[in-house]
Amino acid sequence: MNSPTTRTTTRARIGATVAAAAVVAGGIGLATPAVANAATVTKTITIDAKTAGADNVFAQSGVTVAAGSTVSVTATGSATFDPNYTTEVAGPNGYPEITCTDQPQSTCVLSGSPQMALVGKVGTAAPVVVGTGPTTLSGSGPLSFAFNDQIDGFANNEGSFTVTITYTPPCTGIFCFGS
Ligand SMILES: [Ca+2]
Repeated sequence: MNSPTTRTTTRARIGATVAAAAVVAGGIGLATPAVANAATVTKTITIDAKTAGADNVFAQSGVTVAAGSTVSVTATGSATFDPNYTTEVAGPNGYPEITCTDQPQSTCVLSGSPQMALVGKVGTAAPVVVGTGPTTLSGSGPLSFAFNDQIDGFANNEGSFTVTITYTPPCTGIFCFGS
């Protein structure tokens, strides 16, 4: 093997540029100038209980988690997996007393966890319950979310969760001008 190449990148004094890029990319969150080099971004998305997780296809957040970094997720809102089954709705923690159980004709998004819970995953990793959070997720890859129901049973779902993601973008692409 050849000797590894050591490369040093200077990132000093680009904090203002990073913050400005973060505002554009996130769309919301940093309404005022951030402290230099504090490139944390807050992004809020809506997870529709009728679609997010149907056929086991998670809803993409638009946030990609870089290896070695983490994201913090909180959620609010209410939804139901079957308005004819119960008039009650669940928050992002789902119904603790109703465990999503695989059926012969349809498996759960996350079997063995509360029905109607907000679940999330990073890349191709196994999904986990996110709930109301704050929940810290790590890994590598796109961050995506789903409503926990049998994957063939989403048509009768109602409601949505508002999911807020706080993260520090990796220093690549538009976040690292001049680096
Ligand atoms: Ca359903």
